[in-house]
Amino acid sequence: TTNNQYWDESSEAISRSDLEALQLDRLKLTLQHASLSHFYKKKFSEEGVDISSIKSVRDIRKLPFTTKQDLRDEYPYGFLCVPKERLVRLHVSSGTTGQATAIFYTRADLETWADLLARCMYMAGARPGDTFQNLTGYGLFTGGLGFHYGAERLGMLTIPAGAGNSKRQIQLMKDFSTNVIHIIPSYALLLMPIMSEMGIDPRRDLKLRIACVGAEPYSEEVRRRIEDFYGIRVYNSYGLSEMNGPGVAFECPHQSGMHIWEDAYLVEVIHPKTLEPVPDGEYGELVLTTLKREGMPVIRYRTKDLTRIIPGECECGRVHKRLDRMQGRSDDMFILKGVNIFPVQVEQVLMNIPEVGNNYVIVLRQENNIDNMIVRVEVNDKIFVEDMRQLQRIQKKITHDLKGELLVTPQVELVEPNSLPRAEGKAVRLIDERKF
Ligand code: ADP
Ligand code: K
Ligand code: ZN
Repeated sequence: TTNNQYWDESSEAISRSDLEALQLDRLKLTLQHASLSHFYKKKFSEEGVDISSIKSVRDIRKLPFTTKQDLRDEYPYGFLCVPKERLVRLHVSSGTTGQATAIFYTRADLETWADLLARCMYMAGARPGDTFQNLTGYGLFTGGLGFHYGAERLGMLTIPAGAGNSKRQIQLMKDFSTNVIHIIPSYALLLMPIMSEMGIDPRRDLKLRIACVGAEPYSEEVRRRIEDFYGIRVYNSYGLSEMNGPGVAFECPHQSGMHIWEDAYLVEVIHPKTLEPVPDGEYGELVLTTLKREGMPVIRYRTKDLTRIIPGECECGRVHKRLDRMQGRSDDMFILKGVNIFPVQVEQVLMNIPEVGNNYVIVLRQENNIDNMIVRVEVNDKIFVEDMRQLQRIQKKITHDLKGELLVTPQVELVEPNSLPRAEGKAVRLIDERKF
């Protein structure tokens, strides 16, 4: 490339009109291709969809949605559009609830995916010659191999550290001067006290520059905590198995929303009840269509992730639209005393309080027919846990701040640092013990 800012200049520095022309071409191809699958062949004929009537990108609204349930019902091969012999990779989305879904990749799909991830990391400032350490689980989870091949494609020395084994992670960072990491936010928080225990000050002893952080919702406050502790810049990273995995949307150096790669994914935001599009700037459910997927294209996939398109242009000059931080999945939202709450709203309040440590869990419980929210919070390791007066003051402050934000009064329980259970992968932030 001639311009040092771009990994893929022709895709990143494209004009809006060229991008839309490209999208239409790719959408038409995708639809022709998708019609070969068992699922879309049936779906298009049942709903009387005539793909030749798609004359503009906006016409996508004439097409039916695809849901997670469709992917489950068609498990394992119902979405395939190529002979099985052409597949070279399988990932399975665990799905926190219910049956798994299978995602297949051809060689071309893996190339596309690795290239998108290289593009993301290059945009954030990663360069050939850097050392990249991947601190997420490998295996069926797409975050492991997805970032791994993206980092190698970019030209970084890639360390497939995997999840857990914290002391060894830190040792690797030190020994090989790791510059770029991929880590889920809850693990980035849990690693902090372990570093301190080992006498490592990341700003002094490590060479970290960039963290790609995603795979689960987190708040702006958590971003700040990670940036401050490690002395790095945190770039929000979004993706889902149904759309390959990570590499769907990523932040640029302006850290003001995630550019969604519109040459590879067609983006819509809809009202989750009426299913009508919402205007840019308004929150709704993200709906995505693959534009460059060969093995199994997915059309108008309802992600259940709630976000909005940030209106206006980004200072970096890329025309690819920006998604705001995910509020969570519509499934994560809970209703307490008539109020709709996302776990990340609780997190945002907690992480703004300096005495609060790095782990918490929300428990919903029914007592005497009344729903209660118990917020169990670790205090930070500088708090002396025998000092009852101080603990009471902290507890009162947390209760007050949560009530101010959520309009319901939680029951706040303070616990010692590092005492709450930790998940191997994505954190479990909500335990709902209520009977329905
Ligand atoms: P699973 O469905 O088994 O959790 P995935 O890896 O496909 O497996 O999960 C993708 C989901 O993870 C997304 O739909 C979204 O809910 C969540 N996610 C991914 N990245 C982010 C992010 N940066 N912020 C918030 N949520 C995210
Ligand atoms: K998923
Ligand atoms: Zn930008």
